[in-house]
Formats: sequence, C-alpha cells, structure tokens
Amino acid sequence: MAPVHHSACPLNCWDSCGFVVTVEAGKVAKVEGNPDHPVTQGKICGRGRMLEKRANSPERLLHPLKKEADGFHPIPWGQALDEIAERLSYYKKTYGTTSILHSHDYANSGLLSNLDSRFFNLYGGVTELTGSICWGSGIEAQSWDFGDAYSHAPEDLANSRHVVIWGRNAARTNMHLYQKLQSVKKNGTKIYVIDPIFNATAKLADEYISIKPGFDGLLAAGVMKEMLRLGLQDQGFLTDHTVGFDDLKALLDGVSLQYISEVTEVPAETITHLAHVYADRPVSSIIGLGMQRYRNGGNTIRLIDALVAVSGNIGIPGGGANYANRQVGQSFNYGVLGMPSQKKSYRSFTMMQQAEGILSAIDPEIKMAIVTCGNPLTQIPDTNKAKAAFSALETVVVIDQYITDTALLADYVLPSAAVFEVEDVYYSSMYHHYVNHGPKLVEPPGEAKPDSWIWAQLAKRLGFGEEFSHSREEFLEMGLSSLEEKGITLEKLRTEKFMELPVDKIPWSDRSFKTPSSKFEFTSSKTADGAIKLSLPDETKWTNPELARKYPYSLLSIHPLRSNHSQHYQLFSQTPYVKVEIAESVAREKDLRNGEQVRVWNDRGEIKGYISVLKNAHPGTINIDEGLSARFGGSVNQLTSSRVSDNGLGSTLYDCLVDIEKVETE
Ligand SMILES: Nc1nc2c(c(=O)[nH]1)N[C@H]1C(S)=C(S)[C@@H](COP(=O)(O)OP(=O)(O)OC[C@H]3O[C@@H](n4cnc5c(=O)[nH]c(N)nc54)[C@H](O)[C@@H]3O)O[C@H]1N2
Ligand SMILES: Nc1nc2c(c(=O)[nH]1)N[C@H]1C(S)=C(S)[C@@H](COP(=O)(O)OP(=O)(O)OC[C@H]3O[C@@H](n4cnc5c(=O)[nH]c(N)nc54)[C@H](O)[C@@H]3O)O[C@H]1N2
Ligand code: SF4
Ligand SMILES: [Mo]
Repeated sequence: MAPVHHSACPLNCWDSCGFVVTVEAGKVAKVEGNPDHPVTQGKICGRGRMLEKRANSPERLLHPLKKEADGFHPIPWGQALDEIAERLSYYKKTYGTTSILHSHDYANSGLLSNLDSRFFNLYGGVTELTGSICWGSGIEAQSWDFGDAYSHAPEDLANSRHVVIWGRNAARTNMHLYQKLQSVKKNGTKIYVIDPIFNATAKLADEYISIKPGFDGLLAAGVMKEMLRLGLQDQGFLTDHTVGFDDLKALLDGVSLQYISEVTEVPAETITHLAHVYADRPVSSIIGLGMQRYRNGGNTIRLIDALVAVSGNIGIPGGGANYANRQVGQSFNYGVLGMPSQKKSYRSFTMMQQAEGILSAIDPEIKMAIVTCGNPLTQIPDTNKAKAAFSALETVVVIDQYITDTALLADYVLPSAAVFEVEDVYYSSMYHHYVNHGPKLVEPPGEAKPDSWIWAQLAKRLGFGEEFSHSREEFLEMGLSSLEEKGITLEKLRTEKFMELPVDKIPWSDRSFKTPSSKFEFTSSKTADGAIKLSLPDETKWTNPELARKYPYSLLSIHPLRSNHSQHYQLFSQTPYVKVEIAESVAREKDLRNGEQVRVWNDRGEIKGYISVLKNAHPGTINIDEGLSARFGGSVNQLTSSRVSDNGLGSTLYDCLVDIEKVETE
C-alpha cells in the first residue's frame, strides 16, 4: 500500500482543513480529509481534492522564465536571481527602496508565506499594500466597535436558538459551518438567510429574506428600530457596557420603518419579525464577506454589530457577531519573522487602488513590482486599469506556480514550490482556531523552489543573506515561539498534526472590549467622526439615479464553487466559461433565456458570457463568479470599481451597476 501522510489545506478559505495525502512513486496521488481533525472531520471540498491535480499538472511552472522580444524563455536560476538582484540594487541606489511595489494577496495560508515581509523590510522598506479587497471594511468596522474582530468557536453554534446568516454562502464557501448548520437545525435551532441570491445555504434555512444588494445595514437599523419600539432591547448591556447609544438612537429616530422597507426591498413585517427573533436570545449572527464589499461596507458591518449589541447577544454562549477570528493569526510571532524594525522607508497604497498608485506615484515613481501569492490582473478591481498600470512598469517579477494573467505581463516569472513540497503550518483567521501541520512529502517539480529559498538567494546577493541563513525548521520555530509557553511547538505539531490555539471561545464574555473606552462603542473614539451612518452604496438608483438609468442592474461577482479564486479553473475537465446568472426579473425585462450569449457592460469595461436564470434571486440582480482568467473569457473585474469603502480599507467590488444585452449571432 502506498504511504499515507497527514497534511493540511493551504488555500485561502474559512475552513483550514486537515488532510491525509497518499504519495506514490514520489508524487502526490490523492488528497482526502483527515477524519481525526476535530473541526473538519474527514470532509474536504473539491478544491482541496484538486490540489493533487494542481501539484502534478503539466501546466505547472518548471523553470525561471525571462521575457524577450519574442516571448518567454527558460533561463538558469543563477541568471534570474543575479538580474533581479541587480535591478533591486540599482533602483534602491537610484530612486530609493519605495520605488519597488510589493503586490500580494494571501493565496497561501502557511506561516512561512510571511517571509516576504522579512525580505522587503531588510531591503529597506518598499511600497506596501494596506487594507484588504477581501474583508477590509468589516475588519476595520469591528475594530472600531469591539476593538477587534473575533468569532465564537464553531461548536458554540449548538448553544444558539437562532442563527441569522447575513450573506455568507456557507454551503459553497464554508462547508464545515454548513454541516454545523445542518446538525443544529436537527436539534431545533432556527436558521435565517439574508441574501440577494437564493443560494444553497438559503435552501437549508427556515426563512429566507431576499434583500437589495448593499442594504443590510439599513435592514439592521430597521430591526433595531423595531426592537426599541417594542422594548425588546437588552437595557442592562446597553447601560453597563456600551458608549454612544444616544447617538445611535438619534440616528434610528431620524428614519422611518417605511423608508427602510422601501430601500432594502424587505417587507416591514419581516423587519418586525426579525426584531422578535433577535430578542429571543441566544442568536448567533454569521456575517459574510461579500456583503461588505460596497461603498457603505464599514457602516453595514457596524450596524449589524450594533444590532447584536442592542439585542444583548454579545459575549454570551450561542451569540456573537461572527465575522472573522483574528485571535488565530495573532497567536503567531510575526514580529520575529518579519523584522519590521528593519524597515527604513515606507509608503503604502491600498490593495484596491494599487493600479492608481502605480500610475500616479512620484518621488519616487514605482519602477518595479514583485508579485507574490496574488494574481492582481484577475483578482483586483478594474482590470483594464490594472493592466495599464502593471504594463507601465519597467520591471515586473511574478513568483507563482502557474502562468497567470499577471505572469503574462511579467519580465521574470519564478516557479515556486506548492503545499506538500515544503514544510509549513497552516491556519485561517476566519473560522476555527486550530493550527495544522503540513510536512514536506514530495520534491517540487522541475526547478521550482520554495518562496523562502528565493528570498534567501536574493538576500545573499543583496548583502543581508545572514538574516535568511535559517532553515525552514528554524523559521517555523521563530513563528511559533509565542506559543511555546502554551505547549505548542513545532516538534509537538509534527506528531499531533493539529493543535488548538489558546483563544477565547466566547469572545467578550468578560465584557472588556479592546476599544479606548473598554466598552462596546456605538460611536467610535478611534476616529474623528466615529458615529455610525445610514449610508447607501454608491451605485444605486437612490444615490446615482442617472447612472442607474444607464445601468439598471446590480452586478455581484461571488466566489466560485469549484475554484479558489483563479487557482483551479485550468484543472477542470470541461473548459470553463463566463456564466452570467440573472434574476428572473432581468430575464423577463431583457427577454433572455438559458444558454443565450450576452454582453454585460458599464463605463469601466465589458464581458461576454452565457445566460443562466437564477430562481428566486432578488429582482434586478446579476452575478458572474470571480476568478476567470482571460483565456477562459476574462475576469468580471473588468466591470468592478476600485473605489474604496467608507472606512478606506475595504473594496467596493459588488457596488457595481451594469446593463446587459443579447449578442446577436448569425
Ligand atoms: N468555493 C470557494 N470557497 C471559498 C473561496 C472561493 O474562492 N471558492 N474563497 C474564500 C475566501 S478568500 C473568502 S473571502 C470567503 C468568502 O465567503 P463568503 O462571504 O461566503 O462569499 P462571497 O462570495 O464573498 O459572498 C457571497 C455571498 O454574499 C451574498 N451577498 C452579496 N452581496 C450581498 C449583500 O449586499 N447582502 C447580503 N446579505 N448578501 C450579499 C452573495 O449573494 C453570496 O451568497 O470564501 C472562502 N471560500
Ligand atoms: N470581482 C471579485 N474579485 C474578487 C473577489 C470577489 O468576490 N469578486 N474576491 C476577492 C477576495 S475575497 C480575495 S481573498 C482575492 C484573492 O485574490 P488572489 O489571492 O490574488 O487569488 P488566487 O487566485 O487565490 O491566488 C493568486 C495566485 O497565488 C498563487 N499562489 C498560491 N500559493 C502560492 C505560494 O505559495 N507562493 C506564491 N508565490 N504564489 C502562490 C496562485 O497560484 C495564484 O496564481 O480576490 C478578490 N477578488
Ligand atoms: S478549500 Fe477550504 S473547504 Fe476546501 S479543503 Fe481547503 S480548507 Fe477545506
Ligand atoms: Mo477572501
């Protein structure tokens, strides 16, 4: 029998699954779930299983590539590293270190993927990205309200009487939460799904509430208004543990239930009903990330947090405003890994506006970008602008395992090793609080090398090699050093395979918040104007009627079922294509049927695809899943805006109006 080893999923995902991996003849042959993992219990999704194909695919990058006039050519590692190091030295000397942009996302959840920061800090500090396309608005919002973004442990859901899911597509994106929902439902817990799309999670719900995209904050305001009218609030919690309630009350008094019902397109009776649900504690609020990718995203999350506070569902078993669990990432010692004190210069662009940053930076201009763990040409908003920006640079280096849309624009593409080819520990600050170990099981294919090796080689050429003269084992020990006193060490993780991190399973149960006042802050004291606002998305008929006449439909671009962002499409057995999902109302208005080819467009760009009519989606809603590269029809981000959210740190990917028409074929 072929040997079977433990490992873990490296993908950017809520679930952070434990794996068992079969290795045959030096190759990964099969990836399955580890039944012993306390949370993921042997079940994994197709994206996890497909990591076998991702490891062995003939499309894997095997050699360093350099672009010449006639395209890419393989070059020896020595030459690639010498030339890149030469450019790094030259730009540093001539323009300063911030003429380099480090463009990245978080495509690998291994602890040692953070070594890129160590490299750039030792180099002297480059132009970095701040905020997050993914969850930035909500993280900032919860840090104003609570002081940080913490979730209840998965098993605590069993204590909830009701679970209200605000736009998290659990059946697709967070499968172990979905399984938990199935199990608590059997025990009588009631489940509510609030979402513009009647998705697979909604099918499980006792009640589905269809909402106009971008209006959840207003809905939460309506529910609070009704709670206060009916005297259903938790007065004790409000009096003892919060500040700024009067400001919130004045805000709610200034708006009518009728207005809220009209803009959210949720019936007033449903809003009153939700007030009773929230009063019947404990209620767990499960908050998704899609619904904060709007201009008003920060205020949306703050209004939901406020509802959780008004209803007394904070810090109690079965409650919580469960958005992210930053306790997990905070367990590790990034300081010793990243060496931030070595940074001498600093400049930042937001992750959303890296293209604008590149195009407008002066003193110094951006000369070179190094892209790691990210595929901005497919994944960041406003693809056309991103393409213009990255094409304008003198030098682009992409480190990846595949040729992506971004790699196609690069001058140098360096092949990196993947999970199973390096040792690392994996975790996600999104859902559960276990850290998983993944040993090195096979050799990287061709000449692919671990990212950490690439940094070490460049560091050696740039004169700070001694800071990279550690083995991966030593780096892992450094990153885990903050956990040693809790008994979590590399040695122990290697044998135990996964370990529970020391986190609060019911955050804020001591009612001591990490805000400046130590209370829950309805009005934040972290910022000059910290009051909550009832703001709307940018692209709606209420906020921009002229735009809405030109482009009447709301375009979502949610996460694909079978791919993690752009990572799996090329592995599908059937060639992927752009599927344009439309609400029945759009089908009627535009006379569109399943399978017909359409064009979807706005002032930023256009995309062509094929119709699939969605049952029960909110009127006027269209969805195109994110992540498709140009070769499969192109990224939906050709249509999205790079504007930032209200608190400056999140994206507005779903705040996007479009029009649609049939493509006439002869
Ligand atoms: N299969 C799969 N799973 C993934 C990923 C993947 O690429 N593929 N990516 C992982 C990552 S990085 C992330 S960030 C998470 C994201 O996990 P989720 O938050 O679950 O997923 P999203 O696709 O961001 O959000 C989609 C849901 O939000 C709803 N939505 C959109 N706008 C609104 C709104 O205004 N109000 C409400 N109430 N709902 C709204 C959509 O209809 C959809 O059901 O998923 C992770 N898991
Ligand atoms: N329109 C729209 N756009 C979106 C979203 C949306 O909902 N709608 N979601 C956003 C969200 S939530 C996220 S998190 C981002 C994700 O955006 P990205 O993280 O950029 O997307 P991925 O496709 O997961 O990964 C990018 C690349 O990282 C590479 N990679 C993986 N592991 C490693 C490694 O160990 N080393 C190196 N060097 N490279 C590696 C992969 O091969 C892949 O090419 O997309 C955002 N973009
Ligand atoms: S992608 Fe998510 S659900 Fe799928 S195996 Fe990986 S961690 Fe588990
Ligand atoms: Mo994400």
